[in-house]
Amino acid sequence: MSHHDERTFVMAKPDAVQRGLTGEIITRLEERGLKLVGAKFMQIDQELAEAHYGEHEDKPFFDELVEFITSGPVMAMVWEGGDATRQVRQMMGATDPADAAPGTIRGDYGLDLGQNIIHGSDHEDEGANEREIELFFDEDELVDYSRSDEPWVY
Ligand code: RTP
Ligand code: MG
Repeated sequence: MSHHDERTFVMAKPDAVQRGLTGEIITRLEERGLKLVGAKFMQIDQELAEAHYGEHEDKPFFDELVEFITSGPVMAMVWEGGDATRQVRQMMGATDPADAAPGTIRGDYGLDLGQNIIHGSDHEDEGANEREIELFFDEDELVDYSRSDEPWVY
């Protein structure tokens, strides 16, 4: 899917909020031309964390992952644009900040595999973006609008 209205789920993780990087993450995605269509500053509870990271429930790091993502507030967001899911993943960089290229969000700010600043829906997992958006947002919490700088951005 590469329509201009593709939506993806993004989250500034607890470490990003604690370190004051929420705005930086939003700025980078905005400047890239992606359009913010939903945002929620929230604390994730155990149940939502386990559902969100359900694909990892059998992994040895699952409990640690759930503990971290519930450890403090996050900024949950929905961003829209052409090929948005893959574009955000590109901007995030590799999962382990040690492997993430400079210029990517994790490459510039991530500390380690656990504290890697940002989540974005996996573009290689068909429908992950829509599933995650639905998990965090009601449809009426997403805003349909045009940016004034269209057609230069999405
Ligand atoms: P995310 O879901 O958070 O956006 O990260 P990702 O797609 O790049 O990586 P994923 O494989 O989905 O892993 C989810 C999170 O689990 C932690 N992790 N720890 N100890 C480990 O081997 C390990 N592997 C992954 C990372 O914090 C990763 O973001
Ligand atoms: Mg993932």
